[in-house]
Amino acid sequence: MNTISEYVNLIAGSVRQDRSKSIAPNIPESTPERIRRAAMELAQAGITTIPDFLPQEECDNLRAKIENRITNLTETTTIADDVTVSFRGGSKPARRYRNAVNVDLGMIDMFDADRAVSELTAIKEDTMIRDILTLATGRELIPSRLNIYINRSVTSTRGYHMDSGALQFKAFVYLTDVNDLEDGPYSFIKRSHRFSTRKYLNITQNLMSGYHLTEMSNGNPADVVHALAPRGTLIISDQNGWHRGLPQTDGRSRMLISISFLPR
Ligand SMILES: O=C(O)CCC(=O)C(=O)O
Ligand SMILES: [Fe+2]
Repeated sequence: MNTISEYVNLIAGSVRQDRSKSIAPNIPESTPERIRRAAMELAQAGITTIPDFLPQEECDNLRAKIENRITNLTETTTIADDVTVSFRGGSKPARRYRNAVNVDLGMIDMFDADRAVSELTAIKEDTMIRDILTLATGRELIPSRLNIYINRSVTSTRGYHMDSGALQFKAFVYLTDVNDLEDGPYSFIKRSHRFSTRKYLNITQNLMSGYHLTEMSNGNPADVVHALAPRGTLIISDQNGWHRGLPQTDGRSRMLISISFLPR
């Protein structure tokens, strides 16, 4: 169950974030255009997409290395170097999702994958991503964990949600082409990272209904963006914004890098 103190903490954290968000970040004239555009869009919309971040050949190499580490695994296992490959078991009533039908069943989440595949370290430490985050937020954010998500025929996924009330961004890099909705793209409600009465209504309704407090519904359909893009594309997302991975059609697969950024 939710406790009143979790509710109060989430409200307080969200209010703090809403107040700190600037839609007109101060970006020096000397900033390269690609970085300026991305930082501005991230601040204003809560999400930005940067094509051709990784060459497709590098995506293919990384994918092969990652697949190599998970072949023959069928359940949650800690492989070498404290890297845990987690197989999501689907929702139980205790998960308290609004759409609680086998949510994320079959999704593979490889935690701290950079410890198993060393080429991922340079991507985690990439300076362009950090520059964009600093310019968009006026804060220094540092990469905390790098995970690989592998979705193969994951036909039910968690609905729109915020990750927490705290300041957190994620950088995602597609390692497979996500060219249509059936592939299960990352999806985001533009501007939902900022204040809205809907957000606080959702949190309050979740308290009453016993759902996770961060479940979010009734985003404006006109503000939905589905990140359809070829492999190698970078997506940077404000995790106070409402987002989800769309459910896939049976037979489709998607692999991506997810790097979580938190204040120092
Ligand atoms: O799988 C996705 O596209 C989104 C997952 C998600 O909600 C997250 O990484 O916070
Ligand atoms: Fe999330």
